[in-house]
Amino acid sequence: MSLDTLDGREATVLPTHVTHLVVGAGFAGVGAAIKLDEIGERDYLVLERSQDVGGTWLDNSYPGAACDVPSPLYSYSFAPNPEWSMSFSPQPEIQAYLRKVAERAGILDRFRFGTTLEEARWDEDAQLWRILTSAGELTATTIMSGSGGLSAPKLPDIEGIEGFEGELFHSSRWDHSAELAGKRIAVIGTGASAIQIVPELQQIAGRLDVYQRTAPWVIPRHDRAYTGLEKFLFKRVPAIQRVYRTAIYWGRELYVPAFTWQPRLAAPARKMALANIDKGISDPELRAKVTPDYQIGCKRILISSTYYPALEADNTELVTDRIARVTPTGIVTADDTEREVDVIVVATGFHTTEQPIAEHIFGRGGRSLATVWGEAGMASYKGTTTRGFPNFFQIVGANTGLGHSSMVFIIESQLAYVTSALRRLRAEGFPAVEPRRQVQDEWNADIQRRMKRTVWSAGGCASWYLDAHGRNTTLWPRTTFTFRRLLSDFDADAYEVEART
Ligand code: N01
Repeated sequence: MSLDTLDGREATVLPTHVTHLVVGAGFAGVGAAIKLDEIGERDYLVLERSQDVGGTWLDNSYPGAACDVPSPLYSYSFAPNPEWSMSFSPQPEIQAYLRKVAERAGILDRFRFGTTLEEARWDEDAQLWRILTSAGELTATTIMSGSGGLSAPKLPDIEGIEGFEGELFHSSRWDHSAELAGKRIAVIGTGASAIQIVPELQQIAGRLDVYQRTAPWVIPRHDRAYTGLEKFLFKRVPAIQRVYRTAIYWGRELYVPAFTWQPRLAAPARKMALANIDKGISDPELRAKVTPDYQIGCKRILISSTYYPALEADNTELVTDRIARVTPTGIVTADDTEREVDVIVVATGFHTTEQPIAEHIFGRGGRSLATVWGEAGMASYKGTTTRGFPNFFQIVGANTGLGHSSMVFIIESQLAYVTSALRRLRAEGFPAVEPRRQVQDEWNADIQRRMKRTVWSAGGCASWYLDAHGRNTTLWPRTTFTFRRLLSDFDADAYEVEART
């Protein structure tokens, strides 16, 4: 690592210029670095504000954190992992996997940890990006952003919350020093994070209050440890793990029609979720409280076999009255009941339709991505390139999220597109490229047309998929293999190209 010691402090040393600047060291950033190496583009740097690789799988270290996509599919296709211990990987294993992949690829010397991108400005005259980081300045010909769609915690806007005198933290910023055993704990939210946290806290809390605003649909989690024989075979006969991966992949693709054009196809999932309630909860009143009143799939379908039993445990209360305010010692609901607590866990999700990186990227004419998206909503071409932001490639950009399958598949599809673009740009001396206005507009119009009939738009719920205008700018509405096909090759015709001066 290029670390110098200055006045007793360690300082990250940056070059004055790199050809490619990668932002973020999660699945997208690590994958980008590996692919850049593969195509011989070795003049790159990866900036990461944390101290290790992992991205969301470093941030989300709350008790019970695990992936809800099965492990054979939730890994890079080029780096299978025969050592997964469970069919759904726990968070520490995923983070360790990413580190191992990066170590094996020999790329970590180009990562600058603890370094935040503060601002990137397109210089029209020099046709390159001028970048300000927490460790100094540099320029770059291209930026590949893998900063994540679920990375900025969203805190609830509840009266008095800043005045709470106990412990309070967000699910993705878990305070591991907080003493929780025997404490009175409140969890606000019942999304994917909360339903993993609640069963863990229930086992140690003196009392646990779970504040539900909208009931989620939850199907059983058929998790299990891989047997020694399976792990042996995964290692010795990698084709077997590929068969698992393929079966899981296609099984999940079958859900796409149920989400998009035929909600009736979701009936089996609904039945499974209702049976999960019946199995996990015996009290009819509690069953009624946790039964959603909107179409399954409208919000992300959650998976857990332990959440409902935890809600019915003696030390747990599911609170469905609206939160009115937080006092220094507890939470007051609309019926004026105060429940005193020692700890509040806010599992209230992330900023999704306004990606945090957008405020830091300034394209042509000095306009920030946040300004451009603020006017029209998040919109890019193929979720990867954006009009007005030359040579800016975003991995996991607008309309690339999934409700049913592995984001790693999407990330690899985007990386294939970007590396195909870079090969082309290299051949032409890295000119400035950006998508044509009409092409980008048509791409997004097609997505929004398809969105109208989806369960996410018409399923009768509000979700983090939708922006302030009710547009779904986060999810991909078609099959993932269609996404891969559409991004298989750089379509130079869709771009305006400006030769370097
Ligand atoms: O966040 P969420 P998350 N007062 O936005 C509630 C991925 N993920 O961190 O539904 C009271 O889903 C809100 O209520 P409502 C996955 O993609 C994956 O749980 O808006 N409540 C909701 O219940 C997931 O979708 C994994 O009415 C408030 C909850 O907080 C995404 O991350 C694990 C409130 C927020 O749920 C986000 O999941 C974890 C308020 N003011 C996460 N504001 C796995 O792979 C919000 N809420 C397993």
